[in-house]
Amino acid sequence: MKNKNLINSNLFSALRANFPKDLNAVAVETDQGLLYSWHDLERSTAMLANLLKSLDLPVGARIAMQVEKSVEAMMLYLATLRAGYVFLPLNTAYQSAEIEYFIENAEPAVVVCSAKNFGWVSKIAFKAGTQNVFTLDDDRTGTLLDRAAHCSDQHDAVPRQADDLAAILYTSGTTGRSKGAMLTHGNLLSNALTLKDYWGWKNGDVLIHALPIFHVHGLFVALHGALINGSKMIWMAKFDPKLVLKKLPEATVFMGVPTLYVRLLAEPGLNQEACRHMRLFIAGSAPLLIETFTDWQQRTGQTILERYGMSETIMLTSNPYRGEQGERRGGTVGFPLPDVSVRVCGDDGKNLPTGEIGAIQVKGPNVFKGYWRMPDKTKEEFTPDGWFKTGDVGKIDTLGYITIVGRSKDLIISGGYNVYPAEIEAYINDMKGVAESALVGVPHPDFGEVGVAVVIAKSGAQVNGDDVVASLKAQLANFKIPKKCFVVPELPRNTMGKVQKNVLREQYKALFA
Ligand code: MCA
Ligand code: AMP
Repeated sequence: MKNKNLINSNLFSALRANFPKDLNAVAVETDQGLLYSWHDLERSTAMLANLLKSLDLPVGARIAMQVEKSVEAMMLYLATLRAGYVFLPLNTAYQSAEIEYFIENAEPAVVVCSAKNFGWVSKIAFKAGTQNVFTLDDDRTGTLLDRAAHCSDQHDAVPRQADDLAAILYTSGTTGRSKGAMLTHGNLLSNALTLKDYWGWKNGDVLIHALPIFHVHGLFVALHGALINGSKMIWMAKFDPKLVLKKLPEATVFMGVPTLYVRLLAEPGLNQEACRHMRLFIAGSAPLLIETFTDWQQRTGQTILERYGMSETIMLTSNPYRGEQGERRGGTVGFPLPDVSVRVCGDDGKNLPTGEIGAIQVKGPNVFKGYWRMPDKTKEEFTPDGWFKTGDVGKIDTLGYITIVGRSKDLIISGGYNVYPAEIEAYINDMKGVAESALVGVPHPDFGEVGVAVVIAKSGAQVNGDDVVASLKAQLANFKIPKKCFVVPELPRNTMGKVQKNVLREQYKALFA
């Protein structure tokens, strides 16, 4: 297989090998009007890689980053790969207790944060033994760049093997504690090469990059896609539907979570003319409603390609790009990608017949190495014959299309971000006067799904729903905050005494209709 030869190398080198011949061509154009050439990417990542090298870090050192999106932040990721270290991106919405957990758990050798957060982040980092804390802001300032400015702009990428770690992505857990998914150079490169071919990346493609760069979608799928094809990126610090609409005529590829499509559809200017140069619209990270899929088709004449992935597996399945492979079917996530095997199993662990609903499991070069320092958890999530249990529930039809029908894991996906109820419930249960709580996901027109908290007060105690929300806001990332909190006398339970979340979901399903 052609992919395999390239896998035994540093991912950065493989991306670099695909930069265009003309290194002076524009690689990135930002929403601030800044232009970065391929040569700029080459030089600046060398300088940053040399800075990391000068720190004399041990093999496998983690480089953690919690900063606003910028081209320099993206370069730090590439420099980390280039220098052979392990990148640890952190959502900018995380607050101190969340950051403390990640830093204590991952023990990064380097932490890069915004200047405004330096006080509290460095305190946490130094306490956890981190030796180097730098700042980086989205206006190209900060100690990281100050220091890198003195480093050489020549750097030979450190050789890496396919099995060497490239990144750790924290994904929340059903028990409420996040797990670090360890992704290797081989995982990331094999997936990037597969997608380059499967999605027909070609000369002249221009990607609108409007996603955050701390999760799989923006950091790997979008970024690697453009870099491994030598394609220019139109780089947006934040998603802004009006700006995307304005830039569509200059682009050919767009990637977004369903909320981005819903917000673009609300723009009156979205029509066939605006999309006339577009080759491909890709959606994923959360279920794309069939209404969004068909509305998009009607308004733009373009059919969204929906694909499915996870932090642990990068991309797993995709609707076809080329017509001869089949049509793009709304409501499905398409076929397993080449090299990736997907099966649907029953409770007994045996393969189910076509069309039957069961647990989705996956195998392939894209599947992660395991959870950081959690060997038991890793073992639990794989079957004895080596298949990774996704926690998603679905079926495969006679043509091979996969449909996700639900999740066995207690997870809410809100605007493309994952919220694990157990984590939020633990915070609520700790609040004064609270006896118990349950967080459920309900449909939402903008975010697809949002959390609603249902709380029981201790006997004689007074609990106010708005106060619960306000208290959570002070402690947790904003996307995890329930949009409503109800205080009720009791929770529905089954005969075993377990809270029936399906009953709560049904009860509150029309709250935001
Ligand atoms: C913001 N808010 C949210 C969310 N985002 N509430 C619920 N869910 C969200 N996702 C709330 C804030 O708390 C705030 O509430 C208000 O909305 C405005 O906040 P702001 O930051 O201005 O929001 P925004 O800029 O409009 O952001 C919405 C967004 C963003 C653009 C949809 O959430 C986003 O970029 N989502 C993409 C996530 C993503 O990249 N996922 C990929 C994961 P208040 O006003 O009350 O304070 S990778 C993945 O899943 C895999 C593996 C895959 O398959 O790709
Ligand atoms: P995470 O790894 O935490 O970013 O989220 C992975 C989860 O997102 C998967 O296990 C799915 O539940 C969900 N997901 C990703 N893409 C899709 C999609 N196209 N449709 C439905 N769910 C999706």
